[in-house]
Amino acid sequence: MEKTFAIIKPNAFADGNSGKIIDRILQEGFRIVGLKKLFLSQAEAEGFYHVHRQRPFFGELTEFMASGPCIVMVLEAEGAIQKWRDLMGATNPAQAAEGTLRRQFGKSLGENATHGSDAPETAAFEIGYFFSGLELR
Ligand code: 3AN
Repeated sequence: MEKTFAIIKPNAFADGNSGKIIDRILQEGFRIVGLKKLFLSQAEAEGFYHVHRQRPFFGELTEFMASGPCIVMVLEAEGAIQKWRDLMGATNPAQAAEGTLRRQFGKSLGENATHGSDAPETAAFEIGYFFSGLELR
């Protein structure tokens, strides 16, 4: 069984769509191994997205992630990393396929409703950034 890391981003949380997204996660057969609501500081958002620190949208991205509460989760399934990325859809909600979460709940390239790890190494870093082993039993 593989684990991945997911965020319900501040726009989806503020719009009241967290319940619908969690419901879909369970319907699709993921086990929710860890879950908590957080309100990230700017520094915490910058640490999480440090791989993007040279990108032109780094300031916009981290300010958005620190703009309101979000929900961080660890999801488990066979092939969880790819399975969760498939369920989220393309980064840009306008290009995300029908039936994906970003198509349904995303507003823009930045406010795209959800985050998901893109590889085993990033999943390990991202899970460890927010959860201790004791929280993931
Ligand atoms: P993904 O989250 O699908 O792996 P990446 O790695 O291309 O996509 O982007 C990382 C994060 O940066 C995403 N959460 C996305 O919302 C944000 N992002 C990407 N491009 C832009 C942009 N041009 N303006 C604002 N935010 C962006």
